[in-house]
Amino acid sequence: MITLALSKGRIFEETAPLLARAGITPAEDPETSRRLIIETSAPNLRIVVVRATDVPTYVQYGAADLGVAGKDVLLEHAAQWGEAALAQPLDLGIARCRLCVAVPEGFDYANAVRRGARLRVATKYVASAREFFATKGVHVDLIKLYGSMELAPLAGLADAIVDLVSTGSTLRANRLVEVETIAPISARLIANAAALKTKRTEIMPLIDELAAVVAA
Ligand code: PRT
Ligand code: MG
Repeated sequence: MITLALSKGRIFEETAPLLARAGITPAEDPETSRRLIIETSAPNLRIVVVRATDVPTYVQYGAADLGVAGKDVLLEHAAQWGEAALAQPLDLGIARCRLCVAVPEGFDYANAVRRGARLRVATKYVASAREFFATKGVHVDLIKLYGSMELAPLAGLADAIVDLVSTGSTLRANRLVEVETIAPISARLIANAAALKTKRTEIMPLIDELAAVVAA
């Protein structure tokens, strides 16, 4: 039996069509079902439904053999546990967006950075933000938030945010502008390193199938 960890929302919605093209259909839709373990049309594959930020944890500890997680989530996980904690066999090319720095319209970011003033930055992505600004040599005070980053500059909590942007409409609606792109983001298929060895004959055909679907 292979266990695949997915989160509800974007990740499930965009992974399901890839599974479908590999001939696999989940028995239930996690958006409407309360069940957290979902069987699939493949007798040896089940899905566990977890929070997006918990996917790497399930896979790292082997509670799931495989998982789908955004590169944003994986960068934060790797900062804590190291790159080797998870095998990343495949870029699925789904749930695409970018990790950015954004500031209120009219805020002179270039000047603030040039002056060497400490910038107050609110974000859920503390590790990625810390590394980005350290590389630039910009001094920052990082303020950890768990959501609605866009509110922080408007409410006077921070000068800038580090957040994901896809269409840009959330930034525009809150009169924020993107001033730096930190990294392009897409979702990755991740694997438990031990399971890749012990369950190789079960797992590799699925990875190969998904790789072919993504390449097509
Ligand atoms: O929402 P919840 O707290 O349950 O969990 P989550 O936010 O971790 O999960 P979810 O499902 O929202 O996101 C899962 C993954 O989707 C993320 O880890 C990213 O890798 C990926 N992804 C792709 C995105 C976006 N695009 C995205 N646009 N995740 C979030 N957003 C948010 C962004 O934070 C911002 O608030 O959408 C807003 C911006 O969207 P635009 O289109 O207005 O620019
Ligand atoms: Mg979300």
